[in-house]
Amino acid sequence: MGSVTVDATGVLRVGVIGTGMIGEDHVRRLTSTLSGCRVSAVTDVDAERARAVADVAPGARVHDSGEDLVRDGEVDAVVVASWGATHEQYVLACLAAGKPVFCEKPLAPSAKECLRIVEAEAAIGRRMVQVGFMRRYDTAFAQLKRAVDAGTIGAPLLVHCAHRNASVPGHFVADMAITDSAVHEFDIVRWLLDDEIVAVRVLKPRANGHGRDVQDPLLILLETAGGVLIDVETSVNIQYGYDIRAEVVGESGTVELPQAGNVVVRQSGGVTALIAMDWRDRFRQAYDVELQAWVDAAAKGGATGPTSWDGYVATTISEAAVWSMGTGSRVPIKLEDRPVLYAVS
Ligand code: NAD
Ligand code: ISE
Repeated sequence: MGSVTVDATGVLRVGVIGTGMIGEDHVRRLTSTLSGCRVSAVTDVDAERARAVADVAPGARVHDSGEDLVRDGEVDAVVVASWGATHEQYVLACLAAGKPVFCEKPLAPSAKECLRIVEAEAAIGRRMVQVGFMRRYDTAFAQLKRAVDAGTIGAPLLVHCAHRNASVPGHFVADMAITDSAVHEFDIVRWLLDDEIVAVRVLKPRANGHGRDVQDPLLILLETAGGVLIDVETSVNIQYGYDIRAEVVGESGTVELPQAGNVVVRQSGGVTALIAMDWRDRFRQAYDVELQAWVDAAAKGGATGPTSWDGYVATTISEAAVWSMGTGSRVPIKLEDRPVLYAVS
């Protein structure tokens, strides 16, 4: 592990690039929920937005660009929460400056960009990048994995997943149901099964009228090296709520995430379960744990959890899935050789 990067008081000074929906959320948790850190700088191409978000982080300065923020001597480590197409340039700038970086998913929109990050980090020879696949820190997903690992249901054979958003913002277009949404499933099933995806096929049912420029819904079929089949439904305009489902079917039973909502109301001849309306609600606990883990690792000069390699693999699967959506074909997944830095222990 590298040098300790905290300031004289032992607090990690974090710079946040991109203060949109999740950037603002991360600024709040770094300021008010997590320990051992504070936000010392923010930036956004929307300067007004950056200034408004800086107001929730006492003492945070506002920079004109991400590059300026990375250079700031009062920034020990960086959170990149801008649009995916801008991630590579900021992550590479952090690596060049020797600053640990937490990068929201996707690590980058193309496998080529992800590989450049992998190569830059591997050349340094130690982990400095953590990718924001927060589901790995979610209590329910962790319990699901423990049950699978314990062999409770025998060997896993099938996984049924659903990724449903009530709606998506205006900038959510084209392939983003795959590259921005299903990319979470591409990561979580690799982690859940300790297995690699070897092929993908995407089927397009009749389109949802709320879908605007996004192909919605989709049925994505994944095959793993170990022979497990996975189906992922993406519905990104389903109106009723934010619903993330996963059920693993094994040789002697099944294990699944709990139904959405912790409380069931029985009233007036009906039963109602409350459901989250977006990812901020559903994964609040996971984001807190994920980012605290990063703060603790970054304070020692490193990173933990999902790696650049995981980011590269997930984006490679996204690229293949986008190709399949266009052609209707089954697309094999081809990965480059895994650098020693990311060897599976
Ligand atoms: P958003 O549009 O609300 O926010 C993005 C912000 O980045 C905007 O304010 C925009 O002005 C700013 N920005 C764009 N280009 C920039 C640049 N070059 N430099 C600085 N700022 C720039 O989007 P969002 O929903 O907050 O998503 C941001 C990222 O976080 C995306 O990569 C998205 O996939 C990811 N995300 C992850 C999760 C999760 O569950 N882990 C949830 C939401 C979003
Ligand atoms: C968003 O960007 C996220 O990452 C959420 O976790 C995901 O569920 C949603 O579909 C994406 O748009």
